[in-house]
Amino acid sequence: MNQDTICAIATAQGGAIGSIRVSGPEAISITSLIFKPAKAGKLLSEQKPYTLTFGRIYDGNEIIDEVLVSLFRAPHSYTGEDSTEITCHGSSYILQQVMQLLIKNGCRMAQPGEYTQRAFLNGKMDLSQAEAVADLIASSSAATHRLAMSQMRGGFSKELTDLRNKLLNFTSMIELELDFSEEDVEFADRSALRKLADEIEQVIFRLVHSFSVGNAIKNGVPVAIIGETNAGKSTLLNVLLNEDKAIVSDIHGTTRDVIEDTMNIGGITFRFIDTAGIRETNDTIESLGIERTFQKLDQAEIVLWMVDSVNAASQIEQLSEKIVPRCEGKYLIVVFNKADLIVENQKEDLSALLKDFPKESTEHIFISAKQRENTSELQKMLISAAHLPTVTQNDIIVTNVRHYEALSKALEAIHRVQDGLDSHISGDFLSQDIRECIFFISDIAGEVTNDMVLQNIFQHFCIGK
Ligand SMILES: Nc1nc2c(ncn2[C@@H]2O[C@H](COP(=O)(O)OP(=O)(O)OP(=O)(O)O)[C@@H](O)[C@H]2O)c(=O)[nH]1
Ligand SMILES: [Mg+2]
Repeated sequence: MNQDTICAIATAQGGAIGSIRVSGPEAISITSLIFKPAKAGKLLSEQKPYTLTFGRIYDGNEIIDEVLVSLFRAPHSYTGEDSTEITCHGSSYILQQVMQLLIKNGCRMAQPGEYTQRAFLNGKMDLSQAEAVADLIASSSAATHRLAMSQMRGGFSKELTDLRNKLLNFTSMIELELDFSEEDVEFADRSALRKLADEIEQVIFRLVHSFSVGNAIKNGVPVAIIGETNAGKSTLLNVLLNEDKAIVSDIHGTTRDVIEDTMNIGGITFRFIDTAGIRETNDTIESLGIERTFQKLDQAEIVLWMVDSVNAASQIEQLSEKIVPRCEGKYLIVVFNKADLIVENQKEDLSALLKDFPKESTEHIFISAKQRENTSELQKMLISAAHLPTVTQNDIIVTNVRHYEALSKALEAIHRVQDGLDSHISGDFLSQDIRECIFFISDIAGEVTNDMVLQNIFQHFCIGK
């Protein structure tokens, strides 16, 4: 249990009004020490919960501010503890004075995310909901707001908890069988278990696959710009971002590290990733950069392979084997750049170089990044390649990497359960796989999450939340 009472300024600087939150067993009594209600004879501690009391904050005999105090009593507050919120005038001097008074009278300054952490520890919300609070505060578009809101309202964790409880039932039955192993009994109906496993597999599968959509909405659709050195990748990045972000030069190997930024095109957020050009090199730093190029290629949904039109044939021949197989499941756009340096009738021959590429997921285009020729056509191609579904508040979409990882592991475990049932493995192995699945599902709601992970989650919140 948390014994200390915490306080923090909850509003951003510069507003007309500032709010200080106090939470913990002494919240009301400490606030009473510095606050006098305007109406004589009224004591803050005697107020009913969910009331506002008008009055003044005093430092000894000196009035610091006229304020409103809202009162909440445990367990019916955000944190689940006794709490007050002092609404003052927004001067940072006043807010600091009130904070000092609270601390002088026994409060401690809150850590980042400590209110939400207490809410989680007091069972007011599960961990995935707590994490959504941070997303909600950070949401910067209608789509990210919608996602955070749906997760905060319970999202998928409730559905998962129900399924988890059913699984728990089954394991206890199977484990009971083990106690009677000599008698060859089956308490757990295997076909019912199979049905449940299939249901869980479907739910988790859907969630795992929603992550790429969630991630694209939250962080932008990842578009990797790759290709040989000097093909014009950084030039294109600058065109797409409409800013001189990356250094461009005619020296091969100019870009050595990954450079990325987001840009909204036609309502879709793209994350453009410029990479180190691929070539044979003895330079250690450059090799490390090229390694990252391939990592980014693997993480991308859309790959822009920049090819210098002037020596396209050799570039395509040299890199096809390295690039094309890695683009499976992605959308590949071969961008013939420097089209200003070739003549029109060469284009057909260049297009023919792609005849063995998978047709349904490959497109190509001729542009001049330097002269911004045909680049708006490329943008249109990107929009149609992104084909993001629109998300409503009721859609369940995973946006959090921690959830994604736990779900992926739960999915592996449930696959093992399904296989185990098919091959009639013994109860003890079966229950081990079920237990593992249960563990990962519980991790999402924070039921088995270890302290270090928890600390890491909450320290990324702002103070006052
Ligand atoms: N003629 C012409 N030159 C271009 C075009 N696009 C880029 N260039 C030139 O090609 C050279 C290389 O451009 P970068 O954008 O630095 O190429 P890069 O692919 O990022 O190269 P690395 O970072 O070394 O891998 C520069 O001199 C650019 O000005 C184009 O469309 N036409
Ligand atoms: Mg570059």
